[in-house]
Amino acid sequence: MGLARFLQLSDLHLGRPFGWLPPDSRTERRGDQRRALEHAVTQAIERDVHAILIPGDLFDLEGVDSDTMAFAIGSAFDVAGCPPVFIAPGNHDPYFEGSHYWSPRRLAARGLKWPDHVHIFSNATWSAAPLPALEGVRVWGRCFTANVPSLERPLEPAALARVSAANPTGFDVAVFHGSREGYLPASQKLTGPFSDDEVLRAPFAYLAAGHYHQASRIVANDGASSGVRLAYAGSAVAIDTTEVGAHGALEVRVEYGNHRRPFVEVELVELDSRKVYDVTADVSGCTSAERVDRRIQKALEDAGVTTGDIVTVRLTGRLARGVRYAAPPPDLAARVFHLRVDRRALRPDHDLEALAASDARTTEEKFARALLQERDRESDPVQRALIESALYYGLDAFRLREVVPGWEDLEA
Ligand SMILES: [Mn+2]
Repeated sequence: MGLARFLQLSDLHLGRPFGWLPPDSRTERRGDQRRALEHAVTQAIERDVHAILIPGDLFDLEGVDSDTMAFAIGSAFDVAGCPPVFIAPGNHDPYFEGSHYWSPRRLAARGLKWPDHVHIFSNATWSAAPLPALEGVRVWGRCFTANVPSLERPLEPAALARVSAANPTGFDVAVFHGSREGYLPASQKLTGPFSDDEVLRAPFAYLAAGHYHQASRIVANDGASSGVRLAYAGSAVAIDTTEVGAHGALEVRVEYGNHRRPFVEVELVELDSRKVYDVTADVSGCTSAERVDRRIQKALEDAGVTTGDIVTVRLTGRLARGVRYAAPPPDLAARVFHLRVDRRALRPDHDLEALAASDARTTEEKFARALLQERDRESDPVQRALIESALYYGLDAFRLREVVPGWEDLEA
């Protein structure tokens, strides 16, 4: 039996502007991206993988700065012991003759050249590259040639007609960028679509896919292999505040040989030193901004947030009358790398005493008085709470012209 190992990473988006961060933090986050790629190469060497597979979006955009280019092309993979690297450009970094970072001609004009052990798939149709260290193993790839959504189906039979039968002593791996149908995240574009069925029928023992930023996989036990048939590693570092959880690369292990069906497993290799969190803090009953700060602080502690992390705190509940909350103070914000407080779900408290004492001239006042009287006649606390919640919904409707459910858990 042979054991082939790969390190798969994608969607690093080098050169990302990170406009949602303050200027100093943008530079730091771009530094994180570079360190993640350096760490990936170190991990590839330490784990003794046979190849690094990059299924697209290594770069964020065509016009990356010269520092980023010099880093990616001139130094990231130019490390002693770095295994062969196979890159299949994606929709963010398509391959075309005028490309600043893929075109050998343009690179030569700048005195740059990808190292010889970096293979870039420069064709929109499937082509294969051998993996000299592993007899009978081939890496197949295809690239995007423009940054426009493509409806070409990379795994349809006509597209796969170019893929010749795998060597029975080895297996074939695919590296490509595309969208698994039925799983498109709201924030991403459908491009290079494929179905699960097309994956299962494809002749590849394993498909390294890029484009989706959360890791996911397809497992299958018949056809070209058993175990994991396709996986997205997800973005190597989180790109925005929606990309919660761990981010990194995948180590892919393929057991093969003796004319047996290859068996594939994958394991996450974390590369992002920061984590993105999205937490909620209920600030009902807070009578001062300092108390709101304390609720935020507690929400951070409960979630296990650490100083390097990127956090969105969503305030919910009703902010007591007279309390203004604009933003967290600098010392609270400084507890993490980036703290964003979202106040959109906050609702104001209503002055029930003033409404009870009013002369009930407006419809709103009449409505409030009627419900307050009903509440005061009620002795059952559960019924009283229900009436009060109806009152709050009604007042929200009068004042905000919208109603956000938030009192249903009163009985709990
Ligand atoms: Mn993409």
